[in-house]
Amino acid sequence: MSIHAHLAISEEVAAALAENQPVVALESTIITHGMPYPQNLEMAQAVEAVVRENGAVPATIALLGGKLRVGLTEDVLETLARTGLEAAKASRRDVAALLVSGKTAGTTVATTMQIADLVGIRIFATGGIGGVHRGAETTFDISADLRELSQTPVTVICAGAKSILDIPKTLEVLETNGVPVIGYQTDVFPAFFARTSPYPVDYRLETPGEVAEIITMQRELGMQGGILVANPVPEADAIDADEIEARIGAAIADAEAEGVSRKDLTPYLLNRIFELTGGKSLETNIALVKHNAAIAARIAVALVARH
Ligand code: PSU
Ligand code: MN
Repeated sequence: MSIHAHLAISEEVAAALAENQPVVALESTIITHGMPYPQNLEMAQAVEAVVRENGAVPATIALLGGKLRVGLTEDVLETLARTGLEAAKASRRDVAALLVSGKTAGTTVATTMQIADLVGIRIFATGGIGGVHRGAETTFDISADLRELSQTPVTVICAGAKSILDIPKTLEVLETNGVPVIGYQTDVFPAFFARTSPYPVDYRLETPGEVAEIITMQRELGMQGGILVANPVPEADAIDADEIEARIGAAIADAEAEGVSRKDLTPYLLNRIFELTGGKSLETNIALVKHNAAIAARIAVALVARH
């Protein structure tokens, strides 16, 4: 059986791809594991609308009923959002087993890139990528997202790495893996909830057309890897860098005091940061995903215009 037997592409996305119309891939772990219901559903719907407003077709990706789904109906999106943490989280290594079991799963950045590439989608918007965890020198906890970026030719638009990660270590591993890190209208790598960090990006670009030009060049050179575009959260929605760093530090201290670790750590920390910021972190998270979706759609439009 070929790969096509395992894919279920919506008619709208299939038609857009066949006609070389701009398409933006969207991940679903952010829906199942990143936010509570019903905000996760509202976010997913709003992000799809933003992609459309900016001239592209949204393709939210997830695993359902033993298929790799690309482009979800409203019903399926709702089911996924309601399933929440009961769904599996599909990183690269989980895909085959989850298809065999038929289990519902949100796809991480790594898996969404992999599936996007399979169907020919080259632009993907998310909130934050996975990366190197704080304390990785003892835990070895480094997301498969970083390796995927080195081997799969999809451009990922994010607002930085997940807030609880170690930014300089994440940037070092991206360099090791040969992944270009582009600052979209910024000289420094954004820190997810905050617009700035002390760490510079490799290249600063100002327009979707400039990003499309780099994507085209990397492809013409036959390079197999992806590109990371870091797009700071809009000023009006940002949290002050020092303030959020203090809150994250407090959340980590609480997790240690309560003995929370491994798989349970990220959901615990995100919820604790939500509490410590009086709910502001969730609003900021939603705003930054929408902003990334808008820029991703414009890059997809610019990329199509080059061909
Ligand atoms: N950033 C967030 N919330 C999330 C994620 C990232 O603020 O839910 C998800 C993304 O899907 C990312 C994944 O790909 O977490 C990384 O998980 P891991 O570190 O287990 O690879
Ligand atoms: Mn991990």
